[in-house]
Amino acid sequence: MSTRFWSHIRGLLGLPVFGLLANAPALAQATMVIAWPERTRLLEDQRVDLVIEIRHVSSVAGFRVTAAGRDLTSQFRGPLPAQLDCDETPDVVFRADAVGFPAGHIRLQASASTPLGPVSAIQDVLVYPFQLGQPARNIILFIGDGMSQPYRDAARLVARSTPHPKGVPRLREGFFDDLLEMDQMPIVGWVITHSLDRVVPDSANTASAWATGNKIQTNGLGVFPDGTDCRWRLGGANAATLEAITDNPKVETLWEYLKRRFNYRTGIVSTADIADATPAGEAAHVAFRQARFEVIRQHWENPFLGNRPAFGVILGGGWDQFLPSVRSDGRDLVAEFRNAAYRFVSTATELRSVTASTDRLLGLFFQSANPRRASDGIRAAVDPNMSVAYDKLRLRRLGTVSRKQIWATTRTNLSST
Ligand SMILES: [Ca+2]
Repeated sequence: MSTRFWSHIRGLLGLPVFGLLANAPALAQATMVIAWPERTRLLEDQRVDLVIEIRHVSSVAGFRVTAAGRDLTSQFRGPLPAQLDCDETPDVVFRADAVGFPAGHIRLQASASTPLGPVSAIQDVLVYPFQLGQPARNIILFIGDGMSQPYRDAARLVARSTPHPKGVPRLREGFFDDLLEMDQMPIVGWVITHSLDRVVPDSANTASAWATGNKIQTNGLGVFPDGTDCRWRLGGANAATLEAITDNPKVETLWEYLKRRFNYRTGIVSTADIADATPAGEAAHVAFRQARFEVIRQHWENPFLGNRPAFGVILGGGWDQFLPSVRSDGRDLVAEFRNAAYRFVSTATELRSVTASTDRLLGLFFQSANPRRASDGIRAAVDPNMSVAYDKLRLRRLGTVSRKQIWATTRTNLSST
């Protein structure tokens, strides 16, 4: 019941009556929730945090959890005091981190007794078998960020059309003469990546959708929503609310899974800020995508890989997020990578000199002009993406020059080619 509602009742009825109503929270019933979405889907032994929230009580007895009849209770920590839903009632949480399950239909059953009566929760989870069979030597995933069908159509029309008969560089009546390479791949699939809470999602939960096999909430990277998210959603995402951004149930990504279970060597190459949502979704676990210092820390100290690095090779933009002068924890993450035998490169020339035997490589190719911390304390002030396609037109990204300058330079470059 909202505060506004009780204020309204007090206004209508006067203070003496409100004095009786003020005890209303004590009448709340205890409830138990397994903080996973309804349709959680896992691979066998894909690790995931089990967080069980019990609302409106501060003490619990007889807590028990089983999965397909197997007793998991000893894996849990708790009861841990918690402030769920940003209300004034006491709550508790039990959590077991990085739990895995055998393939099959797993029924989770949790129960406890509380001063307000017994509580229980049930959740059914499908766990799929996973075998590599003949292990693939290399698995390379190319991601055209935000590249839905209309962008492929545009690329085909531009790249696979012969020039207009009169030499005019424009769309030639909607026709193309050949298919793109990606049009000719033998198998094509679609992943439906809208989020738990929006039909039009953002890069964080869409990257997490195929990286973890699960739908994630808007802004979330490899975590499920939980009862503390109201703190940063209502109070702002910043250093003071970072704990509520990083306490969510984490679910393992495919790359963490392949590295942990099958000793794959993993790498990530991006033209974006390496802490941006799409690369971040491969091996970071935070409820708010802009917690970029934490994203990079988890790529370095990965929670599913025993605090070892998630990737042997990291190449991209976003140098600012690694700098001790920018990071709120003051850590020099480039130095920490180098101390762990990572070779560090920051120019094309240095990158070309890397030998094939190099298996630990950190390349950061773009730093902002004035690296500094954002006022929220959880990221750099600028997202230093690489200029990418702009380089080919001898341009810089929007934001470093005006839109007017870009169009003027584009006209000059096009007329000279
Ligand atoms: Ca949370």
